[in-house]
Amino acid sequence: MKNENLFAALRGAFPARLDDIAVETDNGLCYSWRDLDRASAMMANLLEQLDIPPSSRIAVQVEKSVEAMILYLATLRAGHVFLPLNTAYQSAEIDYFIGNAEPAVVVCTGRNFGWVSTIAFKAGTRHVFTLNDDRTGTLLERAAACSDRHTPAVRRGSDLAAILYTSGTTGRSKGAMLTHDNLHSNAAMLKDYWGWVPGDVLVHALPIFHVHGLFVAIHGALLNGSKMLWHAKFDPKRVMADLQRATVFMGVPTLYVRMLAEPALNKQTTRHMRLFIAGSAPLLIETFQAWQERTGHTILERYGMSETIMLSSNPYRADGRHGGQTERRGGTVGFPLPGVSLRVVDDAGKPLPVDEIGGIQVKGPNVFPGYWRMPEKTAEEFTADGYFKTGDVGKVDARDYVTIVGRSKDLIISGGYNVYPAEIEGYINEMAGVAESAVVGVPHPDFGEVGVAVVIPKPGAQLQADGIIAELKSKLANFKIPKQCFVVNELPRNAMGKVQKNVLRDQHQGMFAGLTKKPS
Ligand code: MCA
Ligand code: AMP
Repeated sequence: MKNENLFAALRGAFPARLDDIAVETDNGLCYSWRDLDRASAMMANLLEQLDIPPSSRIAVQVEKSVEAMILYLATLRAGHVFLPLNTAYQSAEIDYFIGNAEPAVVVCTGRNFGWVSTIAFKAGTRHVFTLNDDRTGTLLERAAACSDRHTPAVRRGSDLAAILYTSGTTGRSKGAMLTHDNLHSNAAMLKDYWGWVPGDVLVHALPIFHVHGLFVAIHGALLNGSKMLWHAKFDPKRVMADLQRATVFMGVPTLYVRMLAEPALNKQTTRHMRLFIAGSAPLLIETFQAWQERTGHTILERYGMSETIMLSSNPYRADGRHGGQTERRGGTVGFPLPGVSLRVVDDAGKPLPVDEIGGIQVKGPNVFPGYWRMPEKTAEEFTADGYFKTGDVGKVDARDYVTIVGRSKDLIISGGYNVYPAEIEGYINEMAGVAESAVVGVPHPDFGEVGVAVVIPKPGAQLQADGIIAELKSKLANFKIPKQCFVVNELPRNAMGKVQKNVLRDQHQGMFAGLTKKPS
């Protein structure tokens, strides 16, 4: 049987000169291609020694480091399923993910070992390792004793490679299952579509627990045998310094907004660059235009989801359709990618003509097979003819450009992270003295959108907005905390008694307008 393990494809793309530098970090470390190969072999051998079932889930909540990326490669190499978790998640969130996914192995930072291991052992996980961002921890100690040679486990393309938790349209987080084929086919197609060339160098400044930083960026560089300039955290000044020796950059819109606030951003400091790519959240047309004016580069915006990886993209070069009259158009997310079938439908599921607004549905080799252990939810999100309902609302114009105009799912995208109002409302509603709450997203100059909470007290209860925020901070990942909270007597409702979130959004939408962009 041909080995369709994604790792085999990534390893096959390593350059012949294995001692060349593959990754250079912002704290002065260099990793060769040989280092990536040997270290991933050692970790894969460690996983094999643990005597865990094939295709076990390996849950990982660690700070960004090259070793964390190597752990991802080792998980693929050993034929297991990688389950990355946002470092901001706190105990209630981690408890849910570990309980739901039942990982055979959990890897966390040494600082969190106490509480994470308590949760993991309770859920039946037998192996908990630590991995810190300074190359210490029990994972590396144990792997150091393992052989640096390893033959990749044989996997079918339809076998699972990763699970990414996302809340999808409603309710509790669901694990989007992604196969080796989903990831490999999307990465291979993007290598071509975005015109990767020998000698490209990628500045990697995104977190590696979501699709954008983990798959789109890392697979892009590895499949092209390209060097990565690795930033543990996004710092606009340090990233801009590296742009002068790089060719490709990928970021969420907040990263572009923050770089625009730097006076040093200009045509000269970006002259070495070939391509700037944006996605994960809407890129404002003013950001797109300001970037063009300041740097002379036109940002290429693309659209994706955890369930589908990349779906559509503006063209890298005029791609021949419409007589070659194709350009990167701000405010659009470009064309459905090769192999992706994208349609816009009305509420009854009937496909709509050009320029009409409706729900976006997609089909293709990139689309996930379903949610982990949730067959009913999976069935709800697919149509009878196999299209996945994205929950995004948009249109396709006569030239095939896709524009996203909104979302039917109640979701806030803040600095590229997803925040589900229903989850935050659930936590607020459990607090003493709270009768009801509503969380809405409003525009924000730095994060694009942020949450605002409106809370109704029970009769006679005295609630303080600060107290509500403080209690949320003790329980939830920091990026989910509403940036403002109001205690009021009633919520706007329609004739059916349903809370009118659009009215709340209108009331509060100018709230952050006066803020300047975050100073660096
Ligand atoms: C940090 N804070 C935030 C966010 N990030 N608040 C709202 N939204 C955020 N995204 C708050 C913290 O709670 C904290 O507040 C304060 O900002 C400082 O935290 P810090 O961690 O220092 O922030 P930062 O380093 O400035 O981070 C901002 C960031 C980061 C660099 C924009 O959020 C980021 O890396 N975002 C990228 C997300 C991403 O990769 N998304 C891709 C998803 P306090 O002090 O009050 O606690 S993949 C995806 O969507 C799909 C599939 C796709 O298409 O790509
Ligand atoms: P996630 O659940 O993290 O995979 O986020 C996926 C969602 O991010 C999509 O359903 C869209 O709502 C949003 N998204 C991704 N890229 C873009 C983009 N370029 N413009 C607007 N929204 C985007």
